[in-house]
Amino acid sequence: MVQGNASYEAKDIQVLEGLEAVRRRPGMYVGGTDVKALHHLIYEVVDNAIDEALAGSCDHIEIIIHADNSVTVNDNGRGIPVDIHPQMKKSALEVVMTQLHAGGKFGGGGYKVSGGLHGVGVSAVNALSEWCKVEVKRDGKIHVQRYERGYPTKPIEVIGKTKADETGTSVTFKFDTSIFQGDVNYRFETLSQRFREMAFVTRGVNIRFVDERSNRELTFYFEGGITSFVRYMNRNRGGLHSVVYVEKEIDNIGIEAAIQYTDAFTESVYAFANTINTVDGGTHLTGLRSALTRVINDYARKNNLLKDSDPNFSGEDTREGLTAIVSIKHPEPQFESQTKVKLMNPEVQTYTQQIVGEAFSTFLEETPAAARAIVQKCLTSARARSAARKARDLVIRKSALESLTLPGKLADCSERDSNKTELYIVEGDSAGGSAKQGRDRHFQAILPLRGKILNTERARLDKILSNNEVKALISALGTGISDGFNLEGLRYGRVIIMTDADVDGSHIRTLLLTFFFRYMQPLIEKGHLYIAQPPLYRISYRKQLKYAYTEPEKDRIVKELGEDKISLQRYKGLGEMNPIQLWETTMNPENRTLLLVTIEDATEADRTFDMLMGAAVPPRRRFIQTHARDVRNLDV
Ligand code: 0RA
Repeated sequence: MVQGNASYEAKDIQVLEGLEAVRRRPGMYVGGTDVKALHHLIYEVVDNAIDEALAGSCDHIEIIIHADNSVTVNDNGRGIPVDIHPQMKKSALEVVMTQLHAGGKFGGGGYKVSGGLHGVGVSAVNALSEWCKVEVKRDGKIHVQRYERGYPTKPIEVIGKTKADETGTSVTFKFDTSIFQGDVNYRFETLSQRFREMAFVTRGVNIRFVDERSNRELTFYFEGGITSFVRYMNRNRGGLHSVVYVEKEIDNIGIEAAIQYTDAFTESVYAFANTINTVDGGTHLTGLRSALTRVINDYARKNNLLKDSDPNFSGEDTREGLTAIVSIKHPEPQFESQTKVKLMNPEVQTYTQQIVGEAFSTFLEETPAAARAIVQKCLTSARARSAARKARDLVIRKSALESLTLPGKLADCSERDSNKTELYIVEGDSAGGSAKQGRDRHFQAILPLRGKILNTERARLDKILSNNEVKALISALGTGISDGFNLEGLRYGRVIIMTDADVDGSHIRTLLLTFFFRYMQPLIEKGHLYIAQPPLYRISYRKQLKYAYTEPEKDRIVKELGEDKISLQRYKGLGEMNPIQLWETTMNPENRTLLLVTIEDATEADRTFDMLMGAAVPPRRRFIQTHARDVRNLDV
C-alpha cells in the first residue's frame, strides 16, 4: 500500500478508508473490472465536464487516450474549487479527488446533472488508478496534485499563473492493472459513440476525442443539438416535414424533444436522461409517444381525416417512420436499476406529454401540409397493419388446412422420418432444376423459390406472408407460423437455404432469415435451419478437378497447381453448375459444408433485420455487400 506523506495522518483515515472500499469492491462503484468498467472511468470524468457545460461554464472538452493507456480529460469549466474546506480543513480540490461522493457538494448553485453510471465522482477514478494527476486553472493560478492509487503524493502545489480569466480542469489517470484485468483496451468505437451522443444532447459543446494509440481523432459539435441528431439519423430517409423542436423547464426538470416523420417504415426513437441513453426507455419515452398518438388522433378527427366509423390510430400506427429524441435533465433521476437504462420518475411522463403535446399540436395547426402528410402516413400504416393481420390470420388458418396439400413446385423426397430428411430452399427455377436432378431423392426435397418476386417485397415483412412463394414454403414445412407454430409438424429435420453467392442471393437469404426469425423462431432455436455453401470457383487441371469456397482457398489451389496449365471458372450463380457438380460440391453430405443458423441474441438479430429491412436502400445494400460472404454475421 502506498502511504501518503506525514501531513496525511489521523484526520485522513476516514477518507483513505473510503478509497480502500472502492479498491476492494470496484464492482459496487464502477460496475466491474472489465472494459466496460474501464470506459466508465472515462465517462465519470467527462460527466463532470459535461456538468460544467450544462451550467453554462464550459464549451470545450477534450479526451485523449495516450499510447500507455493513460487518459487525459481537459475542460474549460470553472475548475475544481481550491479554497480550504472549512470542516475538512484542506483544499476542496483534494477533498473532491480523495473523498467519495464529494463531487457536487461544493461551490453551491448548480446540481450534478449528467450521470456517470454510478455517479461516484472523480475520486473513485482516482482510487482505481495506478497514478492520477489533476491540474486546475482557477483564481489566476495553476494548481496541481498527483496521486497514487488515490493517495496524494504531496500537498497541492501552485506551478504558475493562468492567462487572464482562464479556468478549467485537466485530469490524467492511468487505470490500475492490478484491478482491471483481461481485455483492458479502451474501444475507440464505443467511446466515440458515447461522446457523439453527449455532444448531441449538450448543444454547443465541442468534444474532441483523440486516440494516440492509433492516431485517430474525432470532434463532435452540434450547433443544433438534438435537432441535428434527428437530421443525422434521417440522413438516408425522406423527411415529411422539417424537424419539430421543443424545449422547456418545469419544476427544475429540463425537457427537450426533436421530432420528424419520414417515409421509412421503422421507428427510431431515442430517450436520454441526464445525457445517458436510457435504452429501455421509461417515463420520458412514454410521455413523448402518448403525446404524439393523442395529438395526431385529435387533429385527424377535428379535420375529418379520420371518419366517424374509423377507429383511432393505435400507438403503432403513429410510430411508423417516426424519428425522435427526447432528452431530459433531472436533479433527482430515478432509474430502474444500477445500470440506468430505464427512467422511472412518474412526474416526467406528465410533463413530457404536456410539453411535447402542446408543441406538436401547434405545429400541426400551423403547418397543414405537414399535418396532412403525417396523418396520411398513419392511415397507410393502419391499413397495412390491418391487412397484414388479416393475411396472417388467413395464412395461419389456411396453413393448418393446407399442410395436407403440398405445393406443386415441391419435389418431395420418399423418406418420411423427419430426422433423416432435408429440404433445400433454392433460389430461381434453373438452379431448382439442377438441384432436383442432382439430389438424392430418397431424403432430399427441393423447393424452388422465385427470388425476384420475393426481392421486390422489401418494405413490409408482413406482406411477404401473402406471397405465393412464401405460402408454398409454409405448407411444405408443415409447422404453421407465429402462435400457431408447432415444431412437431416439421416435415424436414434440416431446412437448408441455398442461394447464389452474389448480392441478390444474400438479399434473398436475409429475407428468408427474417421470415424464419419472425414467424418460425423455434426452428432456428432448435437448430433446424442451415445455409448451404456453394463453391466460388471450379479449378481444373488435366484430369484433376478442385473447388474453392473462398478467395484465399482459390489462391492456394492455383498456386499449388501452377498458374499456366489450369482452367479457372468462377461461379456466378448456382444455375451455372450442372446437377452433378451441384451435388458434389453443395449437396452431398460427404463433401458439403453447411452453416448452422443460430440465435445468440434475438434482440440483436431483430435490430439487424430491421436495419436491413428499412426503407433506405443505399445503406442496406452496403450492409449486404459488406457481409455477403461473412455468413456468420447473419447468424446473429
Ligand atoms: C466541484 C465543484 C464544482 C466543480 C467541480 C467539482 C468540477 C469537477 C470536475 C472534474 C473534471 N472537471 C471538473 N470541473 C469541475 C463547482 C465549481 C464552482 O461552483 O465554481
